Amino acid sequence: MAPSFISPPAESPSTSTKLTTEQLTTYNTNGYLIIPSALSPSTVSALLSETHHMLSSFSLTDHPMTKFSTGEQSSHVGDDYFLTSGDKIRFFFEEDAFSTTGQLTKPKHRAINKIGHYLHKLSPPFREATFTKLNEEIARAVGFRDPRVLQSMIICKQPKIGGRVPPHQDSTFLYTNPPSAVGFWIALEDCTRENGCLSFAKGSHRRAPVKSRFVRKQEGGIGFEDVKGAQYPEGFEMDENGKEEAEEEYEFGEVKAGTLVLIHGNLLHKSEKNLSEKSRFIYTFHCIEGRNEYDRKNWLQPPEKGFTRLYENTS
Ligand SMILES: O=C(O)CCC(=O)C(=O)O
Repeated sequence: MAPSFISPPAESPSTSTKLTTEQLTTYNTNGYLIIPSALSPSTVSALLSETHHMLSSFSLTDHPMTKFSTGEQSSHVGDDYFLTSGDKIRFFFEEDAFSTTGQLTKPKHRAINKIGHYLHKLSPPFREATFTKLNEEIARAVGFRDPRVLQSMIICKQPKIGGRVPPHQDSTFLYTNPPSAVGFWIALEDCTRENGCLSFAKGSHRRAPVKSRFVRKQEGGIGFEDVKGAQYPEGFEMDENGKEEAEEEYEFGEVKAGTLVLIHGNLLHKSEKNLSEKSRFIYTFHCIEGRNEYDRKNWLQPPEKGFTRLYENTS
């Protein structure tokens, strides 16, 4: 049943701690939902300060100089530093932050593409921004029974070199059977066409099955393999008028700092390279349904205690 509207508490920056029926319909129809002012300016500022502190204080001395790659310029990132980052805070470089001879061409705080993947546990301000009443209510409203936060990241999209993210579905990278991933994506700075805002193939979550998944290969390394399990979430109503992926049209999602964007795991979305002078810092974490199968093939394996519950009182 769709949740009913609840008036916002006076101190809340968001219009409500619950999704309205209209917001839920928008999410179900489009596969994404933009919620302006979900975070207060002071929370955004605290998250940005923490990010700048991390960027200026991490050490290069023992860093393997791992670059984050989406597979367009070079093969997907899959070294040990990346594969064991699920319970750590690690720093991945922009591919274009290096000269042809492999030297860093930017100061380190301007060279990092992303920080991940355990901010939701290890960084107090990011932990606080993850385990909120609003996020709990959203997870309940979109149908989670036991939402588990399995990864979190800061994506920096650095000025001039911030890498493009090609069209993808999050459930390809965070596969459960049946698929269940949902992205909570939060702008820490204004995101515009110039600095590489997200764009979305509206409604594609209903016509784009999750056909492949990103796995640890038996022979070692990582790669894609065909999905053998379900390709849509449980009980999903598919759009009968399917489209080829290449025919999809993308709508820009320019948003202000403090905006939360909810992204369905089957939705095709992307972001372009940042050629502007302005960075585009965002924080994102993903939830999966803890009751669905999550197998050993997934590139991201759970910490010893399992993926973190978004809230404790599951029904
Ligand atoms: O922030 C971006 O540019 C891309 C993020 C994204 O696609 C994701 O988190 O799934």
